[in-house]
Amino acid sequence: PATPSRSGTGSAPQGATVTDLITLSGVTAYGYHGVLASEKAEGQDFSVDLTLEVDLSRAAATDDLAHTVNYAEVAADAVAHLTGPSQDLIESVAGQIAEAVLRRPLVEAVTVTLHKPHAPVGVPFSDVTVQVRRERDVPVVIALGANLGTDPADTLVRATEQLRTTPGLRDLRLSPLFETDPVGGPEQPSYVNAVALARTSLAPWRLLAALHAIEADFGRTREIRWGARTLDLDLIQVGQPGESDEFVSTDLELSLPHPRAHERGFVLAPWHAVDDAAVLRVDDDIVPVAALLAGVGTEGVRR
Ligand code: PH2
Ligand code: MG
Ligand code: MG
Repeated sequence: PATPSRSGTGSAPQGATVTDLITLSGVTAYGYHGVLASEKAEGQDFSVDLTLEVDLSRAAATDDLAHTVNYAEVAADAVAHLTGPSQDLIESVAGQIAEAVLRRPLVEAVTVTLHKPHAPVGVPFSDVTVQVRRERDVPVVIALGANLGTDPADTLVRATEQLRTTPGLRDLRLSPLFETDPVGGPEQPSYVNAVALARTSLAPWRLLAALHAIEADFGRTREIRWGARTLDLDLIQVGQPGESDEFVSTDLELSLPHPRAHERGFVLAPWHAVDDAAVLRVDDDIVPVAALLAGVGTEGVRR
């Protein structure tokens, strides 16, 4: 029953590079970047073109600005750096703009072209540009669980192989497998649980869709809450708590950090086993997973 098959999920290809783009060109502002003292004193015009790689399918389907990237905000990011502290190099300014735009969570990659048409080149010329492309690269924590099928441990191992080959996920590390007593729900078999750490260029919604596609491949249907399942892949945390890449969301379908992870031994124990320095946001606090685990204890969680 848990044979993976790529067919029948009915979903769009998961994890592939997005082909949807937002482009914004000719954002112009006066700035003071340059190596020469005269450039820093007098300033000149700079302009920037931006291409954002963003999955636009939800925005197109819902007509909701919250599901895309507001290009006015991106323009403001660019102007802030064009008019900001003087840099010697336009490479630096382009890099700063790219970093700022990537902090917007739906952006998977950005290409920034920075123009300096009045640069002191010394010969007639029409424009000089630098172009940088930067990809989102954030740490993610994924919890795995299974308690149905002939061999739930094998299900987790095979699901992990699918995670490893998901485009946009890299550096995957899997915790040891734990056998855990079921928490909540109806009477059901014991679980096998693990936690995977990885880095991703995928926006949180696309990562969630990729996890759902793998669950579906293992015959998972979305059924009773907290009931038995062939495979459960839960997003626990995206980004590093307290850092600019941290993603916090109270969306009902994508609540991050996972609202119950801090009280679940079957998440905390494998997470701590694969990363003993891990931290988790619990409301306004950033708490070591080790401390949370000490609080809940390891009863019902066997390595
Ligand atoms: N998942 C649940 C509900 N209860 N209990 C254990 N031990 N392990 C799980 O992964 C688990 C659970 C809902 O996802
Ligand atoms: Mg779950
Ligand atoms: Mg789940």
